[in-house]
This record gives sequence, C-alpha cells and structure tokens, in this order.
Amino acid sequence: MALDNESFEILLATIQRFIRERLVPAENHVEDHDEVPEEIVAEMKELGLFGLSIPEEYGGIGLSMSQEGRVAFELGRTALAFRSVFGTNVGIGSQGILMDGTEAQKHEILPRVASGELIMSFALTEPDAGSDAASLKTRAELDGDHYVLNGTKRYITNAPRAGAFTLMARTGGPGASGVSAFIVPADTPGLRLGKPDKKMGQRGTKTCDVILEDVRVPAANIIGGVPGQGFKTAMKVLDRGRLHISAVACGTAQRIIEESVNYARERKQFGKAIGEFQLIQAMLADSQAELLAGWSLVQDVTRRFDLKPVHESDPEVSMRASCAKLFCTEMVGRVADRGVQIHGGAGYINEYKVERFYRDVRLLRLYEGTTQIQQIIIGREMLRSA
Ligand code: COS
Repeated sequence: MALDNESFEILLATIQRFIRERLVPAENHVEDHDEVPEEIVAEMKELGLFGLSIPEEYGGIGLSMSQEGRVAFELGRTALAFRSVFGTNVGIGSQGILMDGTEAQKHEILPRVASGELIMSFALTEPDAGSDAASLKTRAELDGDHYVLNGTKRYITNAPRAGAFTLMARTGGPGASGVSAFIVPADTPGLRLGKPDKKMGQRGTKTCDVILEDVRVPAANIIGGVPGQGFKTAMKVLDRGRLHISAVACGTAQRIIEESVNYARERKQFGKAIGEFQLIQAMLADSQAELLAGWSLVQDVTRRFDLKPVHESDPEVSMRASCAKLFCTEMVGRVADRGVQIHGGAGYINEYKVERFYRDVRLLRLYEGTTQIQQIIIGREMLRSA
C-alpha cells in the first residue's frame, strides 16, 4: 500500500504549508488554553489527516509506512498536541482493526475513522500493567453472546475525545495468550472516564483513565473474532507506532535545531552573536549529526517495514523499529537539552519554544514502550536470532 509519488509530494507540500501557516501560529493558543481549536480540527479532517494510514478502499489516503514517516516528521515540527488529535486514528487506535480485524469490522469502522467522524483510542495500559503489558487485569467474562468487561485503563490518549476504543482485556488465563482485543464504543453503559490527567508537557493533548464496570460488549467485537490474539495484535500495532514516534522525534529535533540556530545568530554576548563561538557551534553540530543519523535509521526501517504484509510481524523489523524508537527519542532528548542550553536563561522561559519542546519530548522516551523496553526487545532478538 502506498500513494503514488506525485500525489504524495503534493500532499506533503500541502501538509507543510498547513503546519507553517495554521499550526505554528496557533502554538501559543494551545499552550495557553490547553486545547486545539475546533476550527483547526475541522481543517485537519478536510485535509484527510485522520485517514493518512487507512487504505483508500476504506476511505483513507493509504500512505505506506515510509510515506507516513515523512508526514510524521513534518508534524513533529510543531507542538505535539496537534498530531495527537488524529494520532490515535492514524496509529494505535485503528491499526489493530486494519491488521487483524474481520472484513465486516474494517468496513464498519475504518471509513468513519478515516473521515475523523469516529475518534479511536488504544487502551492497553492499566494501573498495575505498564511495561508488563501481558499482566493486564481487566476481565472480560463470556455471558451468552456478549462479554462483560471490568477494570481500569490508565493514561489513555484521546480517551476524552474517543468514540470507540481498541481495548485489551483478559478473556482467558494468565499471560499474553489470555488477552483479547475488543472494539468498545465509548457510549456503552458502564464505561466512564476519570478526571483529565495533568501532565508535564504536551499541553492540548487529552489523556485520562477509562473505567469499565459491567460493560457489555458483543462477542463479535473481538478484533478478528478469535479470542486470545489481542496481545499479538497490540504488539504489532506498537511496532508500527514506534516507527511513527521515531519520525516525530526527528521532526521535533529539526525544529529545536532551527530555533537554536536562529537564537544563536541573533543573541549577542561578548560583542558578537553567540553562534560565532565554537562552544555553541559544537552543541549545534552534535545535534545536527545525531538528527541525521536518527532520520536515516527511520527511513531505512520504514522501507523495510513496507516490504512485509501489513498484518504480519517480522522479528527483525520489530527489533529495528525498537532501535529507531530507542535512538530517536533519546536523541531528541539530548537535542532539546542542548537547545535550552544554547538559549541560556531564555530557554527556561515559557514564551521561548524550546522550553515547551523540552517538556513535550520527555514523553517520547516513555510511551509506546520505554527506552528500557526497547532495549529488552533488541537484546532478546539479538540473542534469539544468533
Ligand atoms: N509482533 C507479533 N507478536 C509478538 C510481538 C510482535 N512485535 N512481540 C511479541 N509477540 C508475541 C510473541 O511471539 C509471543 O507469542 P507466542 O506465545 O505465540 O510465542 C507473545 O506475543 C508474547 O510475547 P512475549 O513472550 O515476548 O511477551 P512478554 O510478556 O515477555 O512481553 C514486551 C514482551 C516486554 C516486549 C511487551 O510486554 C511490551 O512491549 N511491553 C511494553 C508495552 C508498551 O509499549 N506499552 C505502552 C502502552 S501503549 S502507549
């Protein structure tokens, strides 16, 4: 699956202009009001951003992973809250259905996801199951042709906006093989949301708990119709998501470098622009070299990802996706730290953009698998395949 090159380049140019002319000027609004303006959300729908990764036969734009990576890079160049509005529709919220869903599920759900009419959110994490996702406790008990769900999901991105969840619950015994992935409409009786989480950064993004008390969901809502496959679905979704996040990290690094270069050219100390000092140049150079290394890695792994069928998992590609997530999210952390350092005291002040990006990118090393989880996936695969 891919968009033809010519159409893709036109789309990319349109998205770049949208970011430059609409999103960057709205960054202060998002920071001050902790929300993305509704008119911008409407424009995102018109541009097709909610359906970037959904095939054309289901109403989306049908980008390949390498094309999606290039779009994600651009989206990383502005406040990350903008991407988050449609990020779960493009990625973790919808891809499980695309990879493992039945044809009926795909036809029913994906066109509404692609148009932005339906916001999908991904509910895996729980109060006692974060990195150890296979230990999740949310129960799904069979009762006739329905399952009854009880449990709590935590830090669920876009839950306050969601019309439905891809939600992992335990239909069987302990461990990964007892987990199933359900499509759970947000308006099902017994499902309620916790209070909004107050976060370190990424103002304008919405996360909260999802609490399930005797939530009845048709058995037909199990993704793919077969219980016990949900953990694998979640892992495949995360492999893809990790590549998307890696590309976002590179885009944000690019923006921080631009902000830092501009500041270094304007700010004068000791009688000249600070950019003329080699100690400042050294910080810029390290950031530039690390960004180019990370972005080359992302482009390589997304290309490899595109060579396999969308629903299949290849341990070698998963390992490389984890390498990209590990390297790029740690890289942007260092770039953001140097960005603040180059700005001096101004880098600690909220009106300068690097202060916000410094806080925003901290999350990238945590969600969709911490750096330490990526290390485990990489190390295990190295030993397994040797
Ligand atoms: N694709 C497909 N299947 C996968 C897979 C992948 N990338 N990774 C694992 N699996 C399969 C395994 O092959 C195994 O199947 P079999 O039992 O048939 O052999 C099953 O899933 C269980 O895998 P494993 O034994 O590796 O599970 P673990 O409990 O050891 O957990 C980690 C593996 C730690 C990698 C996993 O729990 C993880 O990624 N944790 C982080 C969760 C996360 O990212 N959370 C973020 C929340 S969403 S923002």
